[in-house]
Amino acid sequence: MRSSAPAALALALALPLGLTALACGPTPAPPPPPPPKKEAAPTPPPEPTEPTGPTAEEARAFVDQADRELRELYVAASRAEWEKNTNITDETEAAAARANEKLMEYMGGAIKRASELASAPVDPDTARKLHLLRVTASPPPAPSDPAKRQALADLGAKMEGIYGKGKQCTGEGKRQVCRDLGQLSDVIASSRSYDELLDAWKAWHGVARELRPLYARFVELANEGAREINYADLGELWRAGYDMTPAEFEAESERLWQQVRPLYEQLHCHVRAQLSAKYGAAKVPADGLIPAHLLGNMWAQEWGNIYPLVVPYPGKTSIDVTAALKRAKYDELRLVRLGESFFTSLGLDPLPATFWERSMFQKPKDREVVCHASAWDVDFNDDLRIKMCIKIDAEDLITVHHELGHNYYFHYYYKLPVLFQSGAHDGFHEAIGDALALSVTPAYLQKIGLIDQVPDNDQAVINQMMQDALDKIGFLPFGKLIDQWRWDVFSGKTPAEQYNAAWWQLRAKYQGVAPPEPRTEEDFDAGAKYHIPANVPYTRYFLARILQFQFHKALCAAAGHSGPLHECSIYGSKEAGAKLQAMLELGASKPWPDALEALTGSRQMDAAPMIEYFEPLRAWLAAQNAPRTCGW
Ligand code: X8Z
Ligand code: ZN
Repeated sequence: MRSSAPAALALALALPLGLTALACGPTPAPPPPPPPKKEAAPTPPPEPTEPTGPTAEEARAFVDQADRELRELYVAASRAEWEKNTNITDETEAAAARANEKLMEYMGGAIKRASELASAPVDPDTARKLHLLRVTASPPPAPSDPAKRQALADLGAKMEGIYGKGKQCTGEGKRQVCRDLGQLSDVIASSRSYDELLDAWKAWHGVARELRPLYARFVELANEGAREINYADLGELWRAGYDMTPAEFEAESERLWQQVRPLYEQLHCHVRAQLSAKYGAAKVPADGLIPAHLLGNMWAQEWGNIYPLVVPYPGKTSIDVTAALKRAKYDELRLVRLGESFFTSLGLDPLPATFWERSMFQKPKDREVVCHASAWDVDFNDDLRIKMCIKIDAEDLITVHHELGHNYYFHYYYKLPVLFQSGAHDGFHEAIGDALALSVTPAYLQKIGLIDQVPDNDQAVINQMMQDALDKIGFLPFGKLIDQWRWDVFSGKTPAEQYNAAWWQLRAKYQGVAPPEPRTEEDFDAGAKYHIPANVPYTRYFLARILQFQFHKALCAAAGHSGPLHECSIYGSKEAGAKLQAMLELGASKPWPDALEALTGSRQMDAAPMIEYFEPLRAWLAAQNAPRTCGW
């Protein structure tokens, strides 16, 4: 797989994924420290004594060989992951585990060798490849003990399989009724009955209980692997992938969170007030935490589905994209074609014919699959695919753009050495399609015939912005806290006996949400979110949510847009497409600040464009919330 991190293992494996081609999966990290300084002054001729450190030739030969060998292993693992993800059976799980195990074994040796060669006086490309190898997080580092390595690979495959097959079943025999995540999510998205919502929420969270002991063992083994390559724990390895020290990265993500936190608190305050009015203050206290099952999403991560409950100006125009898609009789294929047409409008290439032949767009009826959307380059040679159980609605319209963003990244870097076949950092990979989807504006929807009129009065604009904010701003603390939880789990700060308590502490602290009923340490509520059993790092999505507005602003400037940022659509702009393509083609060959600078002119991640985009709504929220007590 290639790009986004896909499956759990895959994810984990991510190399296959990450490394390459799985887009939802784990992505390898990028840039390396600068190569050892060259001496400025001429050095005296070397003494003809025994050799000292490794030579540049040795290092170059090693990275060339590693690149060739890794390509083979990645392709093998990625093929096995694709098979498993699109047909979960004991056999496909075992085959994926074996392929990942081989890759892990190879990586263990390669990372150690890369460390030994780190002091060689090499050229910048070789130095970067050595660095990238050493910060590879997918597959997770495995212990050198073969039995433990095998156990780690097995656990990865198994956990993702359990999640993918997860269902709540009631009744016996012929009368048994089962509901999968898609069905339970539909209830959470559309029901307005407190008890019905609670029932669906509990049903899915119950599925995760069985994952808890597996995950605890997974953590032990992956940490052991991380220690063998000189990291304190797996979390430190994850934080090492951002061209700065792990401690600097932690501070950086906190800095970004503090930039957007006031906006989130305003949104939370208004949404809580509306939910309190709807469900009653006994259920939603006006100054407390929001029960996590009332926000329209199984994980309370994106809140767009409760827009009708919080609409700023009821009766004024609201664009219902889901209804428009259904009216126009979109099917899965046409939805993906629509996504592709956005990319090609920018002058980017059409997707290859094999994409249409090999992708999975629909949930098959005859077998179990991992429905969580992912994008792939299975063979690392432009073998692009997506795997989704597409629903015809506004959410999946965005997800299709998201996945295609991964595919286009793959497409524009697949000719690079395998070690450079990643995003500038993993947040870049996650931000591309979302950045383009920000151009799916009312004016764009009108242009493609999905809606008749573009609302142009201030109230309709605030309505539209609320719809967007529920997903974009509502997501931010969730995007941050998942890895906050995992960093603490991997470091041992949160022992296995406190998994659930620590999870809900962070959910309260960052999101201001609470479990709808008391939970215990029998539960494993973190495990009810795909990326935990699939071991896909999550900070990437937090970064992406912020970066996508930075990208959007830069692409809008390239497209010659003037006026407020929320009105910009880059649809059809070849200038914007050329700028985007130039960044995609870099892959991970340069430290991410170089890639960011090439597109935006800035070397820093910055939430200012996101805040600018939502300024009209921020002002509206501040006025609404003036008489309220916000916070929790
Ligand atoms: O996992 C995904 C993508 C695949 S990389 C569908 N996303 C996160 C999630 O679903 O939790 C996209 C948004 C956040
Ligand atoms: Zn993604």
